[in-house]
Amino acid sequence: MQTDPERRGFLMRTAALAGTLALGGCDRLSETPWFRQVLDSAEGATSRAQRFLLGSGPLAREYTEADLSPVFKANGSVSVDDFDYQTLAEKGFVDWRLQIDGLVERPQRLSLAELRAMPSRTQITRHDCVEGWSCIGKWTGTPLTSVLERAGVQSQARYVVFHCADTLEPTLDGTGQYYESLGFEDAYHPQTILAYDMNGHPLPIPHGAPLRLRVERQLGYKMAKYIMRIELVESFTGIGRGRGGFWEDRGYEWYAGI
Ligand SMILES: Nc1nc2c(c(=O)[nH]1)N[C@H]1C(S)=C(S)[C@@H](COP(=O)(O)O)O[C@H]1N2
Ligand SMILES: [Mo]
Repeated sequence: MQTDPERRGFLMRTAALAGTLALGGCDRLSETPWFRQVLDSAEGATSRAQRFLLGSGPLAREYTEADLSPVFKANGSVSVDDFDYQTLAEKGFVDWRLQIDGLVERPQRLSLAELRAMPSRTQITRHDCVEGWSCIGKWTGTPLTSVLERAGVQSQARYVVFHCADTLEPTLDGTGQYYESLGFEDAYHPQTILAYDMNGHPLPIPHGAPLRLRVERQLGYKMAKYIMRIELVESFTGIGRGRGGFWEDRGYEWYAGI
């Protein structure tokens, strides 16, 4: 006999909800033994099951070429002072490597050519900044899922942290360097990409060359530009001022849903 589709739907929603809570920062619940067991049983706590359950949320609206903004505003850092970054930029980023480390099975150092050789996705989406402006742009990049799969996410990992090259606010302790973080619900979302092209051309420096994040269901400040390193962590308390991002450290919400 087949599983009653309604019951199956219920189970799937429960599992998806459980996964969301566990990965979305609901510490008490996810630490309850029976709850962990629910997560670890049935579908199995493999990253494949997690991806299936978490990476299936609604898509942000996509637009057409005719909708592209004639000028896409550049915001926040529009250049990078860091000497090493400038050296890389002078050579067209051929020596740049995306470092992927932390709670992964196989740390990676990927060149732009390697990222371009991986699966790619192109999307035309609207970027909304908290400051109250929006622009529509076309982005091409490697799905974050592909990069995470290549590195192999360890089961303790709960957040993906993006370390950027720019310092937006000079501070003595280095906490003015831009960084951001995502939970796996957004990390595995199909529209979450590491973009190397904008409007059909290599990403210009004001927009985050050579690589920037697009996470289309959240506000602009989540979309880290000038990405140098992706770190998988269990908690982001030890990073920056501990709230998961440069703007979060200064009072913005960690989940910046639109
Ligand atoms: N590294 C870095 N990423 C960043 C910022 C920044 O200052 N530095 N600003 C954020 C903000 S607030 C916005 S609105 C977008 C702006 O992206 P754009 O310059 O392509 O418009 O980048 C986000 N990512
Ligand atoms: Mo923004």
